[in-house]
Amino acid sequence: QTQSSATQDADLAGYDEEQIRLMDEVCIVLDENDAPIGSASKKVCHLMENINKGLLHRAFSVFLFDSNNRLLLQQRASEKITFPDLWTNTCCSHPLGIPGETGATLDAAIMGVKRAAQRKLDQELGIKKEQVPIENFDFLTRIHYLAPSDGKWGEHEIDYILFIKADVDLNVNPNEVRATKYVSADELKEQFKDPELKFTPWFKLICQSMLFEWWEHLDSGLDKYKGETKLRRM
Ligand code: DMA
Ligand code: MN
Repeated sequence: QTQSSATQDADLAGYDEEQIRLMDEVCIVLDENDAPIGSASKKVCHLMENINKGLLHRAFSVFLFDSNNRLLLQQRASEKITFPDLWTNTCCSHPLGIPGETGATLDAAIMGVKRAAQRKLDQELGIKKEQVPIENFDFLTRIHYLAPSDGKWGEHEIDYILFIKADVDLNVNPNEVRATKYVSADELKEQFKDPELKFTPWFKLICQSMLFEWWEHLDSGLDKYKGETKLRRM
């Protein structure tokens, strides 16, 4: 057993075994301008004591719309170590420090997060990559944000926003996802008024800023929003 192994770690005692194992994934550590400056485990990247010292990593958020322009939402599993049970966008995770998912230039980074998105859409939701081809993802922009989860754990990320339109078959992994539902823009606005429904902080930030405007333009001129090079700080 190596010392760095998350499975032997007091910080992680009591959590789900599979989610503990995933804390050994290698995330891409960034400077404030999204330049990769190293790597660190998913565990190290999500401890607030490190985030409070400035540790920042790369992430992505997928928004998947069906052919009726309904957005697929997921409720995170109770097993998740960060933000359990909260409702959020289709799929979120991190590109890893592995060939194909890292990238120093913006173009390489975008390709990396698209590959990571395919990997996690399958792992979380059972969506096969043939139903979400790389070339069908649109990169919109990057969001830099910080959000505590429970005091010990949190997020501090540069989050690449990806849209994709696809009618997909779901085979949900219950260790990752508790429930799913498709919503129209009006239905989502109604759900925000329901105090019973709790949403992740990054999803709320994206909803409060650009989501509904992008959503309106899904079929008519999303082009002017795609590929933004300026980082949005939130
Ligand atoms: C991390 O998502 C990424 C964002 C944008 C919050 P996550 O906690 O769902 O990652 P993972 O599925 O890899 O645990
Ligand atoms: Mn993260």
